[in-house]
Order: sequence, then structure tokens, then C-alpha cells
Amino acid sequence: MKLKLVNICLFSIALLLLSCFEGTGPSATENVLAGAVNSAELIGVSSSDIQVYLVEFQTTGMARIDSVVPNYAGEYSFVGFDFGNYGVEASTYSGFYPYYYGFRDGDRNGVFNSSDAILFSSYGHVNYINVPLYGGSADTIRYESEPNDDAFGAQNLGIIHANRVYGDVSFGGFTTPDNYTGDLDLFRFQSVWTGYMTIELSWPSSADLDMYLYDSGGYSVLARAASSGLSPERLYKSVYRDEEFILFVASVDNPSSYIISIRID
Ligand SMILES: [Ca+2]
Ligand SMILES: [Ca+2]
Ligand SMILES: [Ca+2]
Repeated sequence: MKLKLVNICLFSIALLLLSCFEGTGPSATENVLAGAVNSAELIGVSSSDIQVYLVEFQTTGMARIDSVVPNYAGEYSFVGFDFGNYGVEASTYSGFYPYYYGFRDGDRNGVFNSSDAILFSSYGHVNYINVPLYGGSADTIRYESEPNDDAFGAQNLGIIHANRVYGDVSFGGFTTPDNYTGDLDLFRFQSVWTGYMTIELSWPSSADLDMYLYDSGGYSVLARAASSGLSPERLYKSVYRDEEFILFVASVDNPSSYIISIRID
């Protein structure tokens, strides 16, 4: 058993060194964070006693957003989180061994690498950090949540690299010149980095949906995609890191489900 754990540790160190030299590790189509709890140092605790949490660092502190129980070898993984400041935290169920360790994308460039790692203790380590770079596919799925009918109530999607949002406009309506009278769906988000943003709005049923990109206060229209007809709408915008926006979606006529794809390269 001890030999096995030593092997795991050496394997971890090798992967860590590899990610150091290569910057980000192998490419992937989804954000994946995998590591192993160094259970050799948790005397009297088996891996099934441990809970590993994916935490998001926020201005107000840390929030646990996902959790897993590691396998027999202490290995764990999280899939499908978005970019930002993330870390890993581990503790036993009983709470007697609240050992913390983790990493974050410290320079917030959308790439996790060894220089971003923050070691909270030596009781664990992250051995494999893999997130898509430019050209990767959409990595985070979100679902629209009402009420989101004005700038104040806009649904906050957080910091975005690539997101897909599934939503519904429950009813439509429009009076000229530019007054949408149906269900208004507004989303707030920030750009993960300086780059070029593409937003596509598509829907399956017979309706005419439009979208507008506003500044963070919801006052100025920065870009619009409001053609008539059933075709998907697209808009493009150069963005700055941390720049904040509000996206407005509405139907001119009929109710419809929709998908918003936001991608910043
Ligand atoms: Ca809605
Ligand atoms: Ca709404
Ligand atoms: Ca339209």
C-alpha cells in the first residue's frame, strides 16, 4: 500500500513538472481539474472519509460550488467549471482533518499553471490542471433564471470565457420604434480577458428573437443583432479584461426557447 502511494506521489510530481514546462498540460474540450489527496499524510483516514470541494474565490471569501469523494487512490476530478479564481479544499467528513490546499488562476489569464498554484498545506497537491485555451469549445452550461427583466435583476453569469445559456422568452411583443413588450431576459457578465467576443442567439421554433449588448449600467447599446425573421442573431465586440456587460434578449412576436453562446477569444 505504501509503495502504491509513493508511486502516486511521483506520478503527481512528474505531471506537475510537465505542466510547468508546457504551461497548461494537454488540450481538452472541457475544463477539467484533477488531482489526488495525499492520503499517506492523513494518518488513520481512508479516501472514502474525505470530501474534496471545488471552491470559487470571491471578493467576500470562498464559496464551495461542487464536491466529490476521491477514489481509493485519493484521486478526484471536477469537470465543466468556468474560468476565474478556483481552488480545491479537502476535509474529512468528521472535520477532524480540515486540511486545505489548492490553486487558483492567480493572474486570471484563463490558464491554470504551476505559477498560479497556491499551496495551502502539504497534505495534498494538484497534479493535473487542464483547461482549454483559445479554440476550445464552450465549457459552461447555464440555465436562465427569472426574474431577469431589467438591468437591476439581470442574471449574473460571472466571468466568462465560453458559456452557453439555455432560456425561454415566455411571451413576445413589440411596438415601434424599439419597444419590446414581451418577456425580457437580461444577463450580466464580465470578460475573462482582453479579446474578441462573439455572441450567437439561436432558437428552434417560429419566432423572431433579437438581442442587444449594453454597458454594465444598461444605459448604452454597444452592439445589436435585431434583424427580422427566423434566422439566428450574432453580434461581435472587442472587449477588455474584466469589462462588464448586460445582454438583453427578447422576442418580437412568439414565445420561444433559445440558446445563447458567448465566447471570448
Ligand atoms: Ca425568460
Ligand atoms: Ca425575463
Ligand atoms: Ca431577430
